[in-house]
Amino acid sequence: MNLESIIKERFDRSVKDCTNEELYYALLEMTKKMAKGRESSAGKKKLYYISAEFLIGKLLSNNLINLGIYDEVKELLEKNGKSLSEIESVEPEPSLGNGGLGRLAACFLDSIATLGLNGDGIGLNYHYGLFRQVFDNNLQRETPNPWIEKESWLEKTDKSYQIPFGGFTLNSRMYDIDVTGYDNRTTKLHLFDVETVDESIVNGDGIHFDKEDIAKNLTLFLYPDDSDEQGRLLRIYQQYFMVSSGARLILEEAEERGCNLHDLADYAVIQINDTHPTMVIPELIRLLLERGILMDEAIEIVSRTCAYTNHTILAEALEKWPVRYLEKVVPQLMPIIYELNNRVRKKYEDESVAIVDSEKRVHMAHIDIHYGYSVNGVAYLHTEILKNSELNNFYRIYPEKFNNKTNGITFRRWLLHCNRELSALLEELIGEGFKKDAMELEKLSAFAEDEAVLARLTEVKRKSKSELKDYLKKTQGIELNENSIYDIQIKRLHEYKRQQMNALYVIHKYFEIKDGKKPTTPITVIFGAKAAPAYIIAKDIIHLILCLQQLIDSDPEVSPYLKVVMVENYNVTLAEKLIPAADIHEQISLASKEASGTSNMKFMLNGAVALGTMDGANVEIAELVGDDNIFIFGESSDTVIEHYEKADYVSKDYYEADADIKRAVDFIVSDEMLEIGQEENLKRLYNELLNKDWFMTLLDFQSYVKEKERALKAYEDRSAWARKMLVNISKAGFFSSDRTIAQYNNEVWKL
Ligand code: 26V
Repeated sequence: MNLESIIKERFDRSVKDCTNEELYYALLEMTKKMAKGRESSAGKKKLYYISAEFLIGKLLSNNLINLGIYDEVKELLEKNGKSLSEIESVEPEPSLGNGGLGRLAACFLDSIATLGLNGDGIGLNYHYGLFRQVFDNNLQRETPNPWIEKESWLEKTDKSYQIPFGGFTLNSRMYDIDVTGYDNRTTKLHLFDVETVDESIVNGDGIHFDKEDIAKNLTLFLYPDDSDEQGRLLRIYQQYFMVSSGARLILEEAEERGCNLHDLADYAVIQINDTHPTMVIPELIRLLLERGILMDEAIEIVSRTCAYTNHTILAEALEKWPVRYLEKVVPQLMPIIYELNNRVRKKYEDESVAIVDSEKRVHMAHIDIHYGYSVNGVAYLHTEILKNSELNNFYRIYPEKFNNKTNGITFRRWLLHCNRELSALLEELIGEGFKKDAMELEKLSAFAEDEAVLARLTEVKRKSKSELKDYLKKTQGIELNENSIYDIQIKRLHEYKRQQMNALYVIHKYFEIKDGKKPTTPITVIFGAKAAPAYIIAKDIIHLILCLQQLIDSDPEVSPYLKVVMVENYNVTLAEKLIPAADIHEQISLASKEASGTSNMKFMLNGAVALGTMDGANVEIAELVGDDNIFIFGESSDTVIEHYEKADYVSKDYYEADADIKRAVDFIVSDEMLEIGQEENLKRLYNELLNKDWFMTLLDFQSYVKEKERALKAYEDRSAWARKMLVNISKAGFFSSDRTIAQYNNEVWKL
């Protein structure tokens, strides 16, 4: 490490005389240099993880940990009166993802590097990311989130390609970010960018811009508002730009390693992360045809190279593009897509497995399933639902393609980096082994009856809670009571995740307190969530929560016992502060709807106890920790699926039959609330819950309240609670993304 010499050279100064900005740029330069020369390029076959999202978070600390120099750097800085955490706050956080899917891709790159596998990521270089969330008048407003500075983790490469669209071509340029693995190799995240992008076309401080000026807007934002046709077309331009650039890179690199393209599958495997990169299949076929390979063989080659991961069963998230959109944006792909469709239709009469349906829509997932060699779900239950209901018609054709890969998280970021106190305690108790082999966390179970250890765990949690309090006070002006229970729900805002049910609980508790039934320990309910800009009801739910926050804060009768907080601009950095501080984490999706969830794994690893439904990976967590160490409620996925099949769920019946529910729902449009909030938003949400409630909030409300009360009561026995924390931590090893990636490699990629 030569931080001092870099500083001398750059600024002609010593460490103690540098500003935090200067130190950040010096550390950036140093870590970038150290990451070089560790590239893992061993082996003939290479993996390409292609994804529209990579939610990487800040990289500095994580890289220092992975390069093994964190303590050394921290000490040097402290000796000179500097603080690494203050330096870190200089680093901008890229928001190159919506949520779990993008964060999963980032965890996977860390594990690919850590396991020394030969694999890179391919994505897009969005200049303004998703968006920055601002609260104004208790409503969400979106502004750009610029993150690319003159110096950043990005490095311009000399690779560029001409990407053809209907009527014009664009020049794509590849930028790289080195992704360090823990004590091992480095892999690359390739982010393609359009050279003509123009940030100045974004108007005012919002996220509005000319959606038709593709040369200037292509890589401005992730998922531009797709509520209108221009937005949807732009999304297709983005997707094709990504996959065409990626496909060219993949072919070029394979040929450099001696591939003759007939044997591409021996040189490359492409993991398609959800359907956003699906056009890579027809595009690769097209490029192979251009290189003289015949159709039958081109299809065969590509089918042996591509594998698909499904991340959702929500119909609205399964992409189906109208033929006329694709005709306009990528006319060169249409003959191939028609050919793929004809082959399917010739072989299978079943209309439900066709690629182009009778309404002239192209089902992207169907391309992946017919013309990829592997289809995986992301948790046991999710894969079972794919096989037995959602994709059953495909499962019956290709049973051998279907497999499960339960998601995982990188323990470097979600334990070693975000919770140094807990890591240190674990290391003292069970040694360092867990850092490389997560299953060694099991050794912790030997201390389950050791009161001294339980007390220390509680003390670590107390410190994290106090740190979160300080952080939120400093950054958002929020005042927390560190002696309260921290009950946290952080994830994208979506009706199926049921933040609205948690909000209804808050109202329920508010009434109880008003009625004189005060909780033994005060409760703080913390939310963090961004809503898609065009998702009206999701924004109404944010409005409800922010109004409740204001109402309760200004009520001296209730506020000593109950607090609601919605943190602004929830992102990876905030997650790293919130997760270590949680006592209870909410995983309350409607059973069958959350494919996996990954925050559930992060919370568990940091000693929080789940309150959740039998959905996604909660099912596997419950099995590992046992009934005493998790709080489960709600209808099963089978029952829920049956309700949908029979269309027999009527929310109003629940509202009318239950006084508690009625009181809570009515409160949304009460005089108190209307005084604070907007009538339009609150009424719309009230009507939605009463007349539709597609994700069955009211169905599970009573069992949710009951189980939450049980959890709150259990918290009162602090030693028994600490034992629950300990069991959760000790069983978290299974959810290391190193395990997930090893399974992908052994069963799908075979690098
Ligand atoms: C995305 C969007 C974006 C715009 C608003 C509507 C909407 C609805 C659904 C989706 C889901 C896209 C796929 C996705 O992100 N799936 C998540 O993948 C995670 C990693 O596998 C998994 O843990 C989550 O359960 C799953 O929701």
